[in-house]
Amino acid sequence: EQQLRMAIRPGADLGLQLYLQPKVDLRCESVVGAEVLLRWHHPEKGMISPADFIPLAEESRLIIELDRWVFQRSCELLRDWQRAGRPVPSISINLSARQLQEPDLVDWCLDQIKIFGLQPAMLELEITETAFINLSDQVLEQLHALKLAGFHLALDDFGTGYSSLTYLRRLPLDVVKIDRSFVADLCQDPRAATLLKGVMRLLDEMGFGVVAEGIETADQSNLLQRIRCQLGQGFLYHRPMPVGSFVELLDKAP
Ligand code: G
Ligand code: G
Ligand code: MN
Ligand code: NA
Repeated sequence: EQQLRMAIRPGADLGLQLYLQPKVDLRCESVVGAEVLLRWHHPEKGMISPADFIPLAEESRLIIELDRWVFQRSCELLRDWQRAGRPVPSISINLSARQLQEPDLVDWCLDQIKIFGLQPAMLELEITETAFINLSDQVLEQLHALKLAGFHLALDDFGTGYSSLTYLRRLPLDVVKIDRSFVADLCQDPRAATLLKGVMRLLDEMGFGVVAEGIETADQSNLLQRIRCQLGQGFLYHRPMPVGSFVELLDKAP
């Protein structure tokens, strides 16, 4: 924890790095955006997965600082791309639930957007379903304020929380990300396929964008397309990659 704190100090270069996982249009495989995923190349321990250090950070306010560090580094990226005259793809950032309990969250985000000369709509904020176990008025208010400010909101890991349908009804969402456990079962389990087909129709009628996560096989992708899911992420297309590789990928595109 102490080392993580050091790593996000201004000017520190202690191995924390943004990776980007491209989000693609399943029909033509073109890159339409990316999700920012944190990586930590620890000086002695090697690569540490966020699955290991995010839960540690979530035990204290460190997660607030860590997510804000990611937010700022992501803004920096967008600003650099914008300055270089590149078309700027939409970027998604994971926000921990604790962040939604910070009274200054919306003002802080808007300040950063202003400092970096960006528009809120360039960023999509992903909030995991499991974060909403107690959906307080304060959290709802924050989400509405973020949405009103122009940020796009995505519900992450859809289908794994305690009250998925309630979230769809009450949260001001733009995008729903189908959890990869549904995608994993799609081709083996007819009930998973039927379920997802119905869910897709529901999400479509409610006007949400949908992104399928964890697509690993062409069969999964084909089935997803048949049930009208158009966007996805997964190892079949691209693994999370360093920023330089992502830029190369964009440059290679026709
Ligand atoms: O990239 P990977 O699959 O290893 O990520 C593991 C978990 O860590 C995922 O649930 C992902 O959402 C989470 N995660 C990755 N980067 C960040 C981040 O910057 N902030 C937060 N809050 N979670 C992240
Ligand atoms: O919780 P969240 O959806 O933000 O986490 C994304 C995580 O999923 C990251 O850790 C990323 O590395 C991982 N991931 C991305 N694509 C795939 C995939 O196709 N298969 C698997 N198993 N994991 C994936
Ligand atoms: Mn995510
Ligand atoms: Na997810």
